[in-house]
Amino acid sequence: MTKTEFIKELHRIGAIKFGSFVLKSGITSPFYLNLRLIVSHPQLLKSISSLITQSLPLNISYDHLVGVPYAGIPIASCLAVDINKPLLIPRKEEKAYGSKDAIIGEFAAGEKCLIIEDIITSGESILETADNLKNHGLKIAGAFVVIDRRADQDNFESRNGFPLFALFNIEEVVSVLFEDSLISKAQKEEINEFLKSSAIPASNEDTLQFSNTLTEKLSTLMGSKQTRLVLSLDVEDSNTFFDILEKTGNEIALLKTHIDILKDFEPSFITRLQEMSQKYNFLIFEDRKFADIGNTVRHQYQGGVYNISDWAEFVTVHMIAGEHILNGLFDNIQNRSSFLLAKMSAKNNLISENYTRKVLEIGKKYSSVVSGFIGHGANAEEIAKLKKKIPKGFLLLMPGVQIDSKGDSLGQTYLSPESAIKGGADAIIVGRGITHSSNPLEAAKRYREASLI
Ligand code: S5P
Repeated sequence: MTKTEFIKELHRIGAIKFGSFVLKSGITSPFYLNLRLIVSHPQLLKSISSLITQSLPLNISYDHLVGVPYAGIPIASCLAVDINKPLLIPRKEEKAYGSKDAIIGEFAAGEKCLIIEDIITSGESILETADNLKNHGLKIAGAFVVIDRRADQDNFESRNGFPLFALFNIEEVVSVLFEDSLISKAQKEEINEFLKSSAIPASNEDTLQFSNTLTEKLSTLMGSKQTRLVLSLDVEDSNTFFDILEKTGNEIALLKTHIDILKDFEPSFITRLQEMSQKYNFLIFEDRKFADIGNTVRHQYQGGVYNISDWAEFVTVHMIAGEHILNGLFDNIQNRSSFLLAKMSAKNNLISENYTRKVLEIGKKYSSVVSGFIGHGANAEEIAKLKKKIPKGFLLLMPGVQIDSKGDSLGQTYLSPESAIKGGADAIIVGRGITHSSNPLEAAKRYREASLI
């Protein structure tokens, strides 16, 4: 099988797809790669091994092939048989890391490895495997991948200390499929444009099932608008409210309100708010923090002066009264979602580890009406610890974020946007850092930029 035939086969079995795919990052990618599918096609596995054999660099020597778990393992196994080289398999399980049996196979310190992987996206899994091997006294001769789809394909060796080889890069894949009319000119251009503008990878590990369609909508919006900033517009009069919103609307993905703070609320406020959300393309999040029995919160949410469920895509919910609060809020309405308070930024708050764990469990159970969690931590490490526990497909929004302050006199505590994002927050919620700034637009830009690192 030639390289061209092989690419077409990958397309035929659905290992390369074109369309619209939402990545974990929220960005929509026009293509999708899933080479794991080849394990169901032994003929293709054979071809991949023979194509790699023909392309193996002759100027490097190595004692072992190493398959990156999981997708690299079948490829490396076939290759090991074909070229008669011993195989090593690092375990993926975290607990084995660093221990003696963390690598399956016989080896001695100082021996050299060629790492085999299906797709390189950010390079993270190859580098992790390389570190693991080095920790066991092994040396890295190089890495070989089937498809290189990195946006930035330069300087791998100078950055990481070993060379990278690839059977194809994504541009070659696209041009083969285009020449065979398997994709249109418009699709080809869209992909090239995407590759130019994006450093975000598109492998199957990056596609994600979101908890519900509103979670997906928000996540996609953060990707397409390139902002992870939630503005908390806690001001008392509507003129100031709309004045700040006109200035900052382009910078945010989500607007958070405390509607009951407004002194001059009237129903026309909502009409104007909705117009602004259309004009500047943001979603609306009323931070009402419901906390009562199901029957009461239903009235508070779906009635009263504010009729919150009419206009806010998201609300916040305290789980202190237990899961039935979510039935009370959402059972009789559609297309509305919430964020559950998992950890608060207020000093000496009463939320315990156990409470947080239970909130996350309930959120997971009620995924159709829960988009994620509000969480805070004293530093990036604490946030990372929380983030690790958050079920896949849910978002972590972090309030208590400010660049120039550590807290206020009423118990609020702040962390920098960098720490929030570094810890894994999917979005930062910023109030006074923007609303109290003499130049809200500049402040919003600053937080937006910091939210994207
Ligand atoms: O733990 C929390 C949860 C929330 S939703 N800590 C918070 O500060 N918030 C909200 O985020 C709070 O109600 C306010 O609207 C915003 C933070 O505002 P800032 O002015 O302190 O940034």
